[in-house]
Amino acid sequence: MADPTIQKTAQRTLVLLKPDAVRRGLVGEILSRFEKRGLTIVALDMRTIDGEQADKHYAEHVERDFYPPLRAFVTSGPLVALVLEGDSAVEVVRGINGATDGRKAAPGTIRGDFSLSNRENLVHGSDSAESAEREIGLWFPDLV
Ligand code: IDP
Ligand code: MG
Repeated sequence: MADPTIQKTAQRTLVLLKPDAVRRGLVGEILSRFEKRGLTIVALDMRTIDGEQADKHYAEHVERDFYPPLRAFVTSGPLVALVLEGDSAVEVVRGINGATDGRKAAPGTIRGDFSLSNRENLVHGSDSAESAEREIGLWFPDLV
């Protein structure tokens, strides 16, 4: 019989494997970590985005000093966008990704194992349930 408590806690989050992950051949390694943790891939697409999509995705950061080079970076080549689902997926993915600055991220996290950069840090994960809903709508409008 289905356990209703499992259904209740299932959550979706938007993940990006940024252009550095694709260029460095880390897509398989990174996806594998999410899958092994028990998260389910419910959508996945490789695409190259334009500046307009970058501005929408990073709406909260567009006025920041670091945004222009971030915009150039995320539009610099193909990335992989995906939606992951699982119990507490937003928080779990942020934990797997590690701290924003790869130099400070803990070993065992994606950023802590593979990044030495504050910008080219391989992955994006939604930071809240509200952000996840907005970002999934932006990247995978057919899913909502
Ligand atoms: P997050 O990806 O861990 O949620 P945010 O603060 O939301 O981190 O920043 C979004 C992205 O902007 C980061 O993942 C990183 O690529 C870039 N970024 C953030 N802070 C800096 C910075 O101080 N210098 C350069 N790039 C930054
Ligand atoms: Mg963020």
